[in-house]
This record gives sequence, structure tokens and C-alpha cells, in this order.
Amino acid sequence: MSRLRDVREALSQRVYAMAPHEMLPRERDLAEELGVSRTSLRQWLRELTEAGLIYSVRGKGTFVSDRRISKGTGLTSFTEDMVERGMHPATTVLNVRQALAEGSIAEEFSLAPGSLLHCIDRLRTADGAPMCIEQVHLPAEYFPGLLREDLSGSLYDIMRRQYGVEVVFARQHVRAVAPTAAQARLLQVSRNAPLLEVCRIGFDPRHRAIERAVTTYRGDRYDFFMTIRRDA
Ligand code: 16G
Repeated sequence: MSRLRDVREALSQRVYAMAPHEMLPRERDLAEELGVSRTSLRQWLRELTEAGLIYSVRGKGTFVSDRRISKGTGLTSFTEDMVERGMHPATTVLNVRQALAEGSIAEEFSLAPGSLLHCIDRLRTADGAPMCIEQVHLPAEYFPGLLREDLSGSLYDIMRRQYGVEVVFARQHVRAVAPTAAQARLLQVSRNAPLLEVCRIGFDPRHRAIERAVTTYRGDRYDFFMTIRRDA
């Protein structure tokens, strides 16, 4: 990664570490802190403003926006969600392995107990800031060789491009959870911070369950919204 990119990430990480509506240091101080020219800093501040991460108040200064991600009911991937918001997604693969489908997971996939599953754990970040941890199970028979792919990008892209398979509808449930010690460390939150866990079972056009993803989001960075209607 280039030095400029490093500094740009350092700036957005600094913004993410601040509270909503907190004021950024003065330009001169911030440029000095990051070791960059004021011209470069100004350009990055402009980019962050365009991405909605910060805002300026005339005569007062620059402040951190309340930048919670508002996620609707559209079936999108993490990468699509971040790119749509002008953010730079990145992924750390924490663990990949194969497991045997047992109990409720075998039932969710309508697989015989003992069938092989791929299991992928990843940490997802946006502009260098941790957003969620994702554990995905997929039936190995639909995705032979998947664990040899580079999983640090979009999984949905690989599923589409390499296997011609797409999640077209999904069942999801959301619940609040407290972080485990490992989750708190990876997401950079305290053990008391609430997290939102979304479990998605994704189906292909033939109604085959092809993905079970448990995504654990930082509760201070995500809102979920939905439109509901009274039955006629
Ligand atoms: C989202 C999905 C998850 C999917 C992932 C793929 C939710 C609640 N979950 O996180 O099911 O595996 O996107 O993202 O939206 P990717 O294509 O960027 O790897």
C-alpha cells in the first residue's frame, strides 16, 4: 500500500474513532499529526465530506457526521453496500475450513447430516474501520475448490463469476448480542458495546439454500430499516 493511501486510511480511521458531531482538530494540527501537506489534507477532507463522513459549519469547524450505515431490505452484499456509499471495503480472512453439516445447519440447507460444508470467517472493514465479522457456511458440493479462491474480496462476486450461482432471495433474522472477547478485539469495541447479529439463509433461483451467513455488526455503525404494511 502506498504511503499516500496509508495516510488517507489513517485519516478516515481517526474520523471513525471520534464520536458523532465531535470537532476535528484544526487543519494545521491535523496535517502535522498525519505528516502531510495541508493541500493533500484538504483534498482528503473534501473526499470524506463527499462520502458523508464529515461536515463543515461555517466559522466553526469540521465535524464528524453521525455515519451509521442505514441498511434497507434490498438483497445486497457487504461490498455493494460500502461501494454504494463511496467507502472502500476491505476484508481480512480470519479462518477457512471444512466442516460436516449437523443438526439445524444440515436442515437449513436440506442436506443429509455429514455433508461437507465450507466455512469462512472474515473481518470486514470500510475505509480501514471495522464494520462487522462474518461467518459463512456454504455446501461444498455447489462450490468445489472455493476455499482455494482469494476470499479477501466479494464472495458474491466469486459465487457469480466462478460458479454461476446467485443468491436471489433470503430469509434473515436480526438479534442483539454482546461481543465475545475475540469479537470485541476485532471490532475494536468494549465488552459492553451492543452488536447486531444478522443471520441470512440465501437461496438461488431454484430455491436451493446456498449460503448461511452470520454477520455481526458494530451496533453503533448500523441501522436496519424496513417498510411494513397492515394486512388487508
Ligand atoms: C452481506 C450479507 C452476507 C453475504 C455478504 C457477501 C447481510 C446481512 N449479509 O454481508 O450474507 O455473505 O454480504 O458480501 O447483508 P461480499 O460479496 O462483499 O463478500
